[in-house]
Amino acid sequence: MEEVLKEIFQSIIDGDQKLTPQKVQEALDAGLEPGYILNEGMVAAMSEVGRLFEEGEYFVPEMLIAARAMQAGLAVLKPKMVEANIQSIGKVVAGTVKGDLHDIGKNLVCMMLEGAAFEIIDLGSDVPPEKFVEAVEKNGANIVAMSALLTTTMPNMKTTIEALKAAGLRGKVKVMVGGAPLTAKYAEEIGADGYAPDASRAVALAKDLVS
Ligand code: B1M
Repeated sequence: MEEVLKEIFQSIIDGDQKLTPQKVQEALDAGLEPGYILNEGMVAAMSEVGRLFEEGEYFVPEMLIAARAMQAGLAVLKPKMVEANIQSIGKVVAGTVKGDLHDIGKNLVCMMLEGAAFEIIDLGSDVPPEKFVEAVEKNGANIVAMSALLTTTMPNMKTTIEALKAAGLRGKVKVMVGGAPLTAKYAEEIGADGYAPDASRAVALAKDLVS
């Protein structure tokens, strides 16, 4: 692996918010592909942070500063991954469900969807069902994209789908879901229209849903 990728990996593990964006820029300047930098350097580092947390070596504060370093690096990658001035192929209301603060995966999905010419209304994290409903109504969205990283917050996806139904919107909007603990089977059980395991497959799914 390239030295600079190892440095990116380590700077995220260390939660170094200054070094991570510098090293990501250095990798781009060296001609490395954004997707390669993202997967091999950055996403791999977050998996390692998860492992350290599981093993009791890292606690919530370490996870949080690692996440901040990751976000700082993503800000450098974003312009390379998102092409500007493309005509919108659909409107997506996106958010991490109620009770869940994990937003890195959701941000990546939004970034990739934006790069694929979707218009994104990003509601952030810890989004209650009524906010999804309100945003779909207000923006005339084609897709609701929900993320969950905790087994305890996954059921809030179902609650949101039920709220969309109760508001009479379910026939007008497609629902896609994703996040590490999810499966295609779970997505089907809660009545979603599709599940994607990662950001690039989320783009393929969203295109399918609007076609
Ligand atoms: Co949390 N956390 N965390 N955490 N955290 C996990 C998720 C955990 C697996 C760690 C572990 O134990 N190994 C575990 C969950 C266990 C479970 O329920 N199964 C966990 C826990 C327990 C917790 C707390 C409860 C800890 C505590 O307080 N005791 C707490 C909960 C807070 C809350 O949300 N209410 C907590 C807090 C946090 C931080 C705030 C410190 C921080 C998040 C900061 C932030 O996001 N701004 C954090 C972090 C960083 C993690 C880990 C280490 C990394 C998550 C991440 O960003 N991954 C994580 C361990 C891990 O995942 N290995 C962990 C990188 C990201 C690119 O991947 O989000 O999976 P991911 O997204 C992917 C795919 O899933 C998919 O595409 C993305 C890109 O490929 N995808 C979609 C995601 N959304 C999608 C939507 C789609 C389609 C695809 O369509 C709509």
